[in-house]
Amino acid sequence: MAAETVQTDFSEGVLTIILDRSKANAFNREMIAATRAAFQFAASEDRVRCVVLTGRGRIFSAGQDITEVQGETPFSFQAHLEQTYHPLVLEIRRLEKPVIAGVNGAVAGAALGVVLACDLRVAADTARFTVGFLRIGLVPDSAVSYLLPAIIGLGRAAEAAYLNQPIEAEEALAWGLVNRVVPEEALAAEAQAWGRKIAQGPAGALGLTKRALNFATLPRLEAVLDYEAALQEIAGRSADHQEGVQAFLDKRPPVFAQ
Ligand code: T3D
Repeated sequence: MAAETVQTDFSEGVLTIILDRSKANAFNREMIAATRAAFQFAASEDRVRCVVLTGRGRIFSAGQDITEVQGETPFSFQAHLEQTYHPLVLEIRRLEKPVIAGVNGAVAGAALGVVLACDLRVAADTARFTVGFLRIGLVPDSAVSYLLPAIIGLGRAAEAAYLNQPIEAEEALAWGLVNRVVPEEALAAEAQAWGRKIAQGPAGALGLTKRALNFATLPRLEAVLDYEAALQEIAGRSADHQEGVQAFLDKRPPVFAQ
């Protein structure tokens, strides 16, 4: 039997979704499906008034499990994104209940898109945010190219993407990427305290507020997801992507040809 990759806990109106996969909480299809199922439960269950999404261990999530899709032929990046991260990101944004990311450590790649899709971010002081894609010859997907500049500004987003420099917790706070930074050991309690406070608010008005924020600030979300996926189909077929993945697996810096 496959090990569970996501755990949930419900208390005082707060559904906590915990990413828990031995390999850096990296997403494979099973973990994406399990995360989506948890968000679908949150949408369908009136007792859930707020969601906390966090990770087990020292890494929130390393994004796509790089080893999962290697060697799959034929493989379409576009189709894969449409079946996995697009619905997950859209379900988080369309859920008319606040979602708090409790960022317990490193976050990279598609997982960054998932964290950015959350409404609020509470981070441990050990958290760091890495765009990640260019290191393996890919382009930002999972709405990172939309949400990151929307939150921290175009210049900072471009720097984080092009240089693949991690944004450390305190910098993330200064840039508005996270709402709070707390000591690592206080993260779970802080995220729960926020969740309980929000859960006591007027659920209907909170939901309508999220709808208004989506309408006001993210009107092109679906279109950007589609555009990113089309670009990923191009980048994913490149020799630079093959080299980036091989270099990651070999634990050496990549040498790009293009
Ligand atoms: O359709 C499509 O598939 C396209 C969609 C793409 C979506 C994406 O998410 S692409 C981007 C994928 N993610 C990355 O490129 C991030 C790669 N990882 C990292 O940058 C770093 O690992 C972290 C910043 C996340 C954490 O760094 P650190 O130093 O704390 O940990 P580490 O030593 O690098 O990683 C710990 C282990 O996890 C290590 O394995 P080992 O040596 O202990 O056996 C490492 O290989 C493994 N790991 C980390 N990231 C991934 C991974 N294994 C598989 N997939 C990963 N993404």
